Amino acid sequence: MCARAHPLTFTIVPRVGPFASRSRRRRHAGRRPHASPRASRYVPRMSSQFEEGTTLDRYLLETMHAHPEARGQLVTLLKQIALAGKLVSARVNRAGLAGMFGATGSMNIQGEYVQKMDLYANETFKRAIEHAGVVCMMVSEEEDAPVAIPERFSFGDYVFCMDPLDGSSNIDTNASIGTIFTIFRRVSEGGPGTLADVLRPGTDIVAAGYIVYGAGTVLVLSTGVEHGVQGFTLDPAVGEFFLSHHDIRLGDSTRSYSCNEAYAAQWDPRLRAWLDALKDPKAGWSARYIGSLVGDVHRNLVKGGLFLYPPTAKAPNGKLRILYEAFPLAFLVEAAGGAATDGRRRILELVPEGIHARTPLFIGNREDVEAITRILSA
Ligand code: AFP
Repeated sequence: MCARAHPLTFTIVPRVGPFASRSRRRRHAGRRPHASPRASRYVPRMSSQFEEGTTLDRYLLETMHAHPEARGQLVTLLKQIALAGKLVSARVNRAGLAGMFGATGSMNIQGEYVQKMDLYANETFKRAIEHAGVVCMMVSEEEDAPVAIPERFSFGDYVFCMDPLDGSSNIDTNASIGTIFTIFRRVSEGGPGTLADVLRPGTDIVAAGYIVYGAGTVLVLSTGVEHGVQGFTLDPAVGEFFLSHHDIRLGDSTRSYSCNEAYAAQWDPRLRAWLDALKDPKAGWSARYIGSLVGDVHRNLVKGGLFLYPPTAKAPNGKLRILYEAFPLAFLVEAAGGAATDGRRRILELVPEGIHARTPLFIGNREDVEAITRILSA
């Protein structure tokens, strides 16, 4: 990670980011992008004292102010996500005391045992968001079908897709777990959202992020490559997220990989050979794997690292879900200068065939992802 620009920087031109109105985005469609978006950043002057105390709300408001035409729906949605994240964080921290460890005894659509905390997180995010008039539909790993907005609430411009509690089978062990989310601007016209609003390429995403509940609670967010990737740590004493990871950037390459190597016998032999070569002590690689995607990718984003979940005999399309696991993490990692593929294609160019469609995932530092993709697509 390196701090290259002020965290509150935002692009002045063009005003066609995720906060812009749909008509403005249409008018700008097809125009040449600004030659160097980062070069045009406005850098507000402020003392380091204030810089240290930048809350998530302030970051969002100042970013939105750069887009006077924005209606504020995306900011409201992001604030409600942060609120739900605080509630889940509090419950995760006292899960053992609150009787929230363990499984409910039922299975979800993915054939996985549902943990008590999965249900709590799912309900908490739905309740925090559905009433705000900013989404027209939601998708959750815990729900077979898209989640409709109750009739008493109004519909908004966005669609929210989430894995409410990724890695939840780790909760009893105090390992990092987290909420991962993708946000699209709707393409359907008014009323409830439709499948067309979510079965679309990841290049349409307007914002994505995760909240990792670990030694601390950290919300990592990107509203597009021109805004970079920012991390906010929850200060539980005051209940606020403060900017703690300015403009997270991944180096070109790494010496750390994360995967469940117990499945190696089921992998493509070319992948096995590549991994074996890394074990030469002269290559200087290490392995780090939690078994919680959000925990593994967070560590790799902060320290550098390559995460792999290749296809296996049991999961020929991989295990991880496109809409609310691979897409948002690919969006963040690309915005930080990294890359993500399914072994052949760029993740963000996939179009999911269903809301719970899966994909193999190779994600992390750009040169390493490119190397493995070259080998697997040869
Ligand atoms: P749970 O949410 O059931 O714990 O699954 C977590 C997960 O989907 C993802 O977070 C991990 O990267 C992956 O499973 C680990 O899978 P393996 O146990 O097959 O390594």
